Amino acid sequence: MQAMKPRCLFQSSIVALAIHFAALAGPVPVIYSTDLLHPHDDPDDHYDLATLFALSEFEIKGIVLDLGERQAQRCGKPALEQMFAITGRKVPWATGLAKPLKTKHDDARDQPTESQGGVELILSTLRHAREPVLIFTTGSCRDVAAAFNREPDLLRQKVRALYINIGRGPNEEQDEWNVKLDQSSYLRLFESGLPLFWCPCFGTNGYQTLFVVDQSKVVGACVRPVQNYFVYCLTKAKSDPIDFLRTGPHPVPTGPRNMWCTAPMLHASGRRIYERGPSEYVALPVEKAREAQLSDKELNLFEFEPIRAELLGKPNDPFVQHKPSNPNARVFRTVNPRYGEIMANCLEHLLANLGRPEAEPR
Ligand SMILES: [Ca+2]
Repeated sequence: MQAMKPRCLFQSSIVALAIHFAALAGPVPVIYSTDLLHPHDDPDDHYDLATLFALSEFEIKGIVLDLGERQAQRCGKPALEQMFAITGRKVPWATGLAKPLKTKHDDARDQPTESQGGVELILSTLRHAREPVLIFTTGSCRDVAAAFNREPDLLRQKVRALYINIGRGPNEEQDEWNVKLDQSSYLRLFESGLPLFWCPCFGTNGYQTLFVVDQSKVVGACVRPVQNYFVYCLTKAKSDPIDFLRTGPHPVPTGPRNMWCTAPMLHASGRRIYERGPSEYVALPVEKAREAQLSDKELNLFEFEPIRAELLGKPNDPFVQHKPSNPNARVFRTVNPRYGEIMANCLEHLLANLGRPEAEPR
């Protein structure tokens, strides 16, 4: 197979972004796809799952546990059950396709029946949704691309935004973990015509979502059951996941942890970032920030630039940047040199509120 890369042409109009923000008022129905496993490949997925549940604007319609072949051995179910117990919510979930798509147009109907749950969950959720749904992927794009290949019109009609945390930024030719998981599905989404919010994991000139947190700060600020959720993951525990939430205290995990999906998830939720005090940053809904008289303390850390993304047929073709009048996607870009430090502090405050009574916010 030819290793095609998406070609990105830039566009300066902000009209599309204005429409996006207007469409995101109120609760945000979301389908979440994650390559979360227990024992984990990378525990950043556990931090992202906690972030998803900490953002109360999200009406979580379904969760796809990506990479069916790995889920069969190391299912991420314990983390889901723990999060349901901590928040008192319950969300439909299913494991995803077992193998990579063979081509960009593969609908994966020939894959094992037991790995069809993810695609079916996406399609049934969209079919029954009264308003368009946001899709957010943090691993491969496999189940979303297969769903698109089966019912492209349904996705065009019912997907309000598709955030993919994957790849390297424009003009970057090296491989990236999530792309390698399923390259065909990644490329497929660039030509789908869906409202794509591309969040490159790595890249130059600000085109990367990566930042680093100090686990002891983030986990240390959480309530005990949430701390235990992280300890259970990081120690690859084998005991009952729900009983474990009530144990401890355990030593708080330490050391750095690479994170990628937090800023895109805040954007998808409609939250903005504010400076609440000296070196203290919080991500809040606009109306909550207004109530707290923080509106004039908003910080701009990143933006989504409109681009024209096209696939090139040759493996090593460079990306080409232009400014056409018809963007079909947007790409994440940091615009503040303090992005990493401020995001880490926001995540700490956000997860500190997870599982804590609403009347006692941090
Ligand atoms: Ca992941």
